[in-house]
Amino acid sequence: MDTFMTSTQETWLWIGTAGMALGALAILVVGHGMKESHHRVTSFFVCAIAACLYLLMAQGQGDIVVSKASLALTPLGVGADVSAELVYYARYIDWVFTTPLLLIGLLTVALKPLTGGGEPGRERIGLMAGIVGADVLMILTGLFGALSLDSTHKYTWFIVSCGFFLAVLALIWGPVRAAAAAQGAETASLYNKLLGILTVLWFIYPVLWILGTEGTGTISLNTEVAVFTVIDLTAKVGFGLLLVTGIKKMSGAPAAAEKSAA
Ligand code: RET
Repeated sequence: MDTFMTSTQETWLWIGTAGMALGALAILVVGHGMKESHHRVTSFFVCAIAACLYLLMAQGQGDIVVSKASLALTPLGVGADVSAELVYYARYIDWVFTTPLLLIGLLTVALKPLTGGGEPGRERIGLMAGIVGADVLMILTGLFGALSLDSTHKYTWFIVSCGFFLAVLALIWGPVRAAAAAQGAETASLYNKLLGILTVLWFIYPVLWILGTEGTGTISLNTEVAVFTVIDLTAKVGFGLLLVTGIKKMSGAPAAAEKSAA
């Protein structure tokens, strides 16, 4: 039963706050003057949102204790059965906003711009809505699982969340990957690189959840907070920098240089 935030956790949460804030600034600097500046904006906000929610957790405001107490009459009098767990609920507020932004970043590498409307445009909106919808439900149902103390409830939510995760993976490995391939070798190569990195990193989340205090409790909350910080920084700052530099390289001369030449 972990019911309070330790100083080890606090230290890692401050590292997360500083890392995300620096990452947000680095993305602004590295992406300066790039074409398709929406990538710079979404990647900046992924890190900025995470910096705010890490700050909330570091200050001890992003966690709650979920507890259940039941009293029963026993031959020896009243027996109390209490279980309680500390849950960093703020992670889910972070993820429910940042994971759709990360996916939109990946999708807009593969899918053609929404010009002219018509059938391809509508299809693109359908695909994006499907992926973002499944992703939001993955995070929400994961939160329901984290807040469950009853293990049947908890594992039911875990399975539901994994189902939505698999739907996201099926879409980004299937139709979106095919759309990237249709855009030419350069786009396909950047998309496939980002897709591989995203998939490996995102698989760590459910594994850590199930091994950590939300699931079986095989690893301590201290270890869980430390590993989540490192993976979160890689999946947000590392991924964002790769996306912004990849797009910048692909589109050649920065927009600013083009403007001054015109
Ligand atoms: C949860 C609950 C258990 C089942 C599954 C999960 C998946 C979480 C993922 C989170 C990704 C977060 C990222 C954050 C930002 O950097 C919610 C742990 C499948 C995939 C990338």
